[in-house]
Amino acid sequence: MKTKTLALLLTGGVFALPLTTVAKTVKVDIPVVEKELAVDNAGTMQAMWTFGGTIPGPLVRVKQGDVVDFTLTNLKSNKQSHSMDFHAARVDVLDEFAPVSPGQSKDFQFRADYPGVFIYHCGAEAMSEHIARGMYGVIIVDPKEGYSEDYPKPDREYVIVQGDLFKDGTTPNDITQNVGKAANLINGKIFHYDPVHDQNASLALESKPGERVRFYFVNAQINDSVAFHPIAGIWDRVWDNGNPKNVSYGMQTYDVAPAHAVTLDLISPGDRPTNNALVDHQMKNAQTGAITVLMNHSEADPESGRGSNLIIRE
Ligand SMILES: [Cu+2]
Repeated sequence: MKTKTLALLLTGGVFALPLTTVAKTVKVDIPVVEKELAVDNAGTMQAMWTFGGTIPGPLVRVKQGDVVDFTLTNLKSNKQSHSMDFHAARVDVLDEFAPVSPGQSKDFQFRADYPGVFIYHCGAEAMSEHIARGMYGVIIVDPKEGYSEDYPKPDREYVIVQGDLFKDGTTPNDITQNVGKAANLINGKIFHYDPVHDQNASLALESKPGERVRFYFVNAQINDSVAFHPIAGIWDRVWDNGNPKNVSYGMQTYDVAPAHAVTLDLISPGDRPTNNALVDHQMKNAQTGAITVLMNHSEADPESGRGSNLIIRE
């Protein structure tokens, strides 16, 4: 099921914004859908809970200073209460982030004051189970200044979200303790973009040699941090939390805490085709699904990593 969940509404003068930006309200409607989803490239189905029917949920992208006008709809056909916790928001956990029963919906607004990349996730009880079953997504808040020498325009952009997969039927208490963890999901599937380790994988990320490729990486695992490393490459720059002011240069492995996110640029050699394997260097996670192949070659699909193709799906 594909639903168009994002729409832009222009408003004028409602909120006090800097003169240099256009006052904009971004309407975001996301339904919660409890459904069976394929969790690997072979099509193995498992009962998951989702924002918008996919793991991760729809990518939300706004500019710093924009107001997000959000509506969460918990479908009547669902069995659980759910909620929305936007890490890009400053609100009241007991109000805006409160659970919503099946058949109900909830609206709230927040202004995206800080630039960067943030996770959003369900916070309903037991939170660990709701996140582990797939209730997470990404909001990118582009800096109001736009691109600069310190935050250059990339040639391509990809969103990668790493999550847990627990054995079907694992109890909420076991999930909380990480007992019963079976694999790692990258954008909802084990070895999603890794045809080297999974013969059923049909997708990989692509760029042309020498391009600046930007990754918005989100750790949606409930307990494990991620040691994010580009095998056969070096992160040219890393912006912690995606904020242009938090820059590090020439990094090999970047530690990403649970429910944290970073922005990382990779530039491959410009004079020949190469490949990178983007891994969680905690091997228990890499070898159970957390490897992504980036192919750097002159035939790279011009649409991949551009426009609305930041989360690559079939
Ligand atoms: Cu939930």
